[in-house]
Amino acid sequence: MSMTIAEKILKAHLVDGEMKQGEEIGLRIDQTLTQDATGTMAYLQFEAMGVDQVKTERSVAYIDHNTLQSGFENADDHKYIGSVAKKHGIYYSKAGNGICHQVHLERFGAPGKTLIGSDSHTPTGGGIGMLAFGAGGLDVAVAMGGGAYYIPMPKMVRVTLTGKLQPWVAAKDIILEVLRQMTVKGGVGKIVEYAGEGVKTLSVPERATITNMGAELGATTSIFPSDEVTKAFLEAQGRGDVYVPLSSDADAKYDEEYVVDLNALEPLAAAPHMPDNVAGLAELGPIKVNQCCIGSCTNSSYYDMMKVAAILKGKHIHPDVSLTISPGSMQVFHMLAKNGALSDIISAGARILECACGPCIGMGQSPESAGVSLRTFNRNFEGRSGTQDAKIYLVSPETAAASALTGVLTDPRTLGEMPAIEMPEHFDINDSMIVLPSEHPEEVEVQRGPNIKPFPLGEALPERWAGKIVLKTEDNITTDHILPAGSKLLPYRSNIPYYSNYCFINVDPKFPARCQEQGGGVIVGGANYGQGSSREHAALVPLYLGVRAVLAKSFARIHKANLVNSGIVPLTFADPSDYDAVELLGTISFPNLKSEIASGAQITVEAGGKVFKADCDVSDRQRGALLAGGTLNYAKQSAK
Ligand code: MIC
Ligand code: SF4
Repeated sequence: MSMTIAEKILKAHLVDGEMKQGEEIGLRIDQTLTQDATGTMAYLQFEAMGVDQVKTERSVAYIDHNTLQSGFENADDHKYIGSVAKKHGIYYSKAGNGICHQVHLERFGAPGKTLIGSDSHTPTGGGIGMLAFGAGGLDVAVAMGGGAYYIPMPKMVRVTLTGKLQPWVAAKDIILEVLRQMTVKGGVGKIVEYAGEGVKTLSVPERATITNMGAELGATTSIFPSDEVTKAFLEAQGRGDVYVPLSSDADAKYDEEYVVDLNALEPLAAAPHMPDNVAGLAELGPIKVNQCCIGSCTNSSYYDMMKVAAILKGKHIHPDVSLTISPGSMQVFHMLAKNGALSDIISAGARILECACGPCIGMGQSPESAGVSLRTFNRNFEGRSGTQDAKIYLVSPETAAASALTGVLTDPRTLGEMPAIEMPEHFDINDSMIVLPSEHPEEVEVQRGPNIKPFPLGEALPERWAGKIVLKTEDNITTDHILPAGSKLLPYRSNIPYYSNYCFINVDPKFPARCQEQGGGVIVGGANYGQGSSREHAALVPLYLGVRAVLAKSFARIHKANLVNSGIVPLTFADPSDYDAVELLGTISFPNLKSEIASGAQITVEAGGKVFKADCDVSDRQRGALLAGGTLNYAKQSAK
């Protein structure tokens, strides 16, 4: 049978189920990654499983999100993660070594392997031909323990890239064009594969920019073929031995097809406040810009930074603009320092930040009130920058650098001839900031500072449940809406009780208090509920507040899996018009919840003076988890 690239990797890793669309499949996972904002929870859950040493080929714990350390909290988290890593066979990438996805691509990623990471942008690894998924922390913990990772068998989408990018048009513009065509919901339940003659014209970092933002399509993952370009990249990283070629069969079948003509593509931007709100720069006009931020796991490679340095060389940024640059990794940073490009960047007036997520997750550099910020990042959700009324535009590094010089949104094609940037034949290899696991794990003591609090566990489902609707939301609620991040809150990722005071704070500040008054309840959501990040806190905190079910028009994949893992029932309206019948603080009950979940029947809902049906579209394994009050309870029960 002819297969797509993804199908070949799935088949080689299939340990459970059949590869039939929509049916749940279990996959063997070769590699895992965590970052610190989700890592503490993932490792607390891993510890609860009682596994001694990780069973994967490689597991890496990165510190890249919370690096401000304005109190003991972040430092405690780092210490905890570092000690767990040492004890359980996990590599530990220290703060300053770089952003997880960039470092993983450079130092660990390998074509044909499976990777899951407790971060939604883990599909960055697709740029090197990995089948890489974003997942909740518990799923990563299970994979570290040697368990399978479960997903519904996705549909296959092919995006054919024809032609070749024209000068000053970038990989970022390709993915923005795909987002324009497919929208932030268009990738849900699908794997996006890139093909066509344009593929070989793109370097690995450019491919990774594209697969990274597949997360914004809602896609299960995205992947490029593994070819001579992949091989050259791996060889330049001193890792040529992990190269394997990968391509789809000539007559592989795809469920959907898109085409992007690279010859005709122009520089684009995603306007506030959604990554699919894409327009050409000419259409947007010369908007006055206050801030430009270059970096993030989307655009912080050596290649990106060298382009920026060449644009800034010998020039000065506009007096009204603050330009920040965060190189993606210590490798990138060091190479810029060694070859003098850093000096071009600094003398132009840029502010150099640490090799970390930084402004992308609101850790500093919040724009001024109503400020306009051009960012090479992947998300421009309202308020994510830390300034509620800021306007964030997502652009390529070329567009950000050009605009930093002029002070207005500027088409980089006005800069004249494009500087030629070559990929290096050898990257600078220095893994000194990656700490290896201990050879004497029994001697390592796990360090738990006062910020590390236990995580909540769900309860077994009752037959009948009745309570109040504690929130009713619109469509496209992101996990940033559910639980904001940023410098004030990220330090509390390992402290659910404290974090719970901020649940939905920017949507409905009374939500936490209402949950306390009502003893929890049900959230009613619109379409694509829970899009965005993989943070399982967006399930664990509502669980802590007593939320029993979320009844929505539809869910984003990772969030839905996180809800099930925590024991919150994800329900969808069988008839979406019933959404209008229910209201905030209305009574809602599920008279036959347990038996209907157990039998796979539709769920009876009594609300808004009506009786109607909802679907609980989950696998048998997930039914078991819901009945038990979450995956950990279920695993314990099954082990008895
Ligand atoms: C993000 O970009 O929102 C994050 C922070 O990287 C998240 C993970 C998190 O919330 O910790 C993600 O994308 O999964
Ligand atoms: Fe970090 Fe931003 Fe990438 Fe999330 S999207 S991993 S916060 S750089």
